[in-house]
Amino acid sequence: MATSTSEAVAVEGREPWDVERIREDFPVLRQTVHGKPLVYLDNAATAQKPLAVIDAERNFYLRDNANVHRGVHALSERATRAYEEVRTKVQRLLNAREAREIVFVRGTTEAINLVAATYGRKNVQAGDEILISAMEHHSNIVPWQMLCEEKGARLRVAPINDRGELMLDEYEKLLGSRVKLVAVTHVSNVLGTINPLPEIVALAHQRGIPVLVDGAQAAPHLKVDVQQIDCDFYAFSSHKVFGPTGIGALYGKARLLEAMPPYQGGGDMISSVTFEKTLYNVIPYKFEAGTPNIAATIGLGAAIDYLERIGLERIARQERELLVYATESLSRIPGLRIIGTAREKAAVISFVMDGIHPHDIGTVLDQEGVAIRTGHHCAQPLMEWFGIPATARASFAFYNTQEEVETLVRSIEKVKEIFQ
Ligand code: C6P
Repeated sequence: MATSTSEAVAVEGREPWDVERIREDFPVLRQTVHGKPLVYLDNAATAQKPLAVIDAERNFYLRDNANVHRGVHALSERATRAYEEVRTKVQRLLNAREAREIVFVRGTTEAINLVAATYGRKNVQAGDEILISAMEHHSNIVPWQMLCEEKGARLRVAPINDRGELMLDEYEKLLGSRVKLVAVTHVSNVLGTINPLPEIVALAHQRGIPVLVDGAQAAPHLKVDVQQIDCDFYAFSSHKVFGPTGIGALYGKARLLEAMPPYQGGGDMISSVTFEKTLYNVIPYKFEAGTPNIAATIGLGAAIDYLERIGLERIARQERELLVYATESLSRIPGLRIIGTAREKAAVISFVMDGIHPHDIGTVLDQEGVAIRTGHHCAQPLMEWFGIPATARASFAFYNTQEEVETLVRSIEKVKEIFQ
């Protein structure tokens, strides 16, 4: 096998933290935008990819490209082995009990839709309730709304406080006998809030209610342990964990996945087909109809290897330092208000500024080479909750630096000079 160019520069978990060395693994960061060095602070939307990921996809197409689970020839066997190895890597990443509890999907959105369309359709009836929280992304609202509409069920919303923390006592009050499923985010993409999942899950399980966790914003920042959380489903997207787009995973407890009807019909999800009757494949294949995104899956595997080489605990520590530094620096800017001040936060900072629309902030920052996201961040009900139309959002990754935080602050000062 050819050695990927990136393996030579990847940082091992034991070495001292060297952000400049890490940045060498991300060629996209080495560029200027509008004549200024790029400061990429839109990691919650999608993260940049290390060479290890880019090379893994390229090498797959250069050497191994074939369909999986279908051929007896060498390339197909190689492709199948590589593809299934990634399932084991995802199992390890999430600390799932078994590899068959990992279903490959297009991303978090598809994972949640899969559970709504299979578990939901089977188990939710008229008059039942699904409990979500006020800080959910549209991907963890709309599939449940669609299910409720179809079944005559009701969507309930657990409230949050002014800091953007889930109010556990109110959440508990909503866990009535009609609730058939709790769907909650691990980390809010707008507020950065890290939800207390073990408590949330324990309260639901005491009443026999399963819990789905939207892990889209947690997987890039935290060491996730689905056995410790004891959630029933956990969803994440590869492109937010430094892997390719178009792939992600759904973790589901084996006994739940086994009892669920299939999602889509087609190739690979069957064990036998006649015109009279189809017998379905075992899990997880029952949920993986059609040729999957094989190359992207291989890329996801390389991203997981890369993250594990650096160490997710170390990543969380570095990002925590960046978050504290950025929060302190932004808090000193008069007229700027941070939206989301939970005690437990990941490295995401949303803010608004007196008299300045977030889109204007984003446009001026772009001219300074600083990429942030502005808008409702696919969380319109949350914007309404805070009584604001939009926020500006800086979201960090382990390759961001304190100097970049300083550039962000200087650029915001420029916004003020222009608009105030
Ligand atoms: N949030 C953001 O800029 P997909 O698109 O399926 O990979 O992920 C959807 C999703 C689900 N849940 C949460 C908490 C998310 O943050 C996201 C994606 C991006 O905040 C794009 S809208």
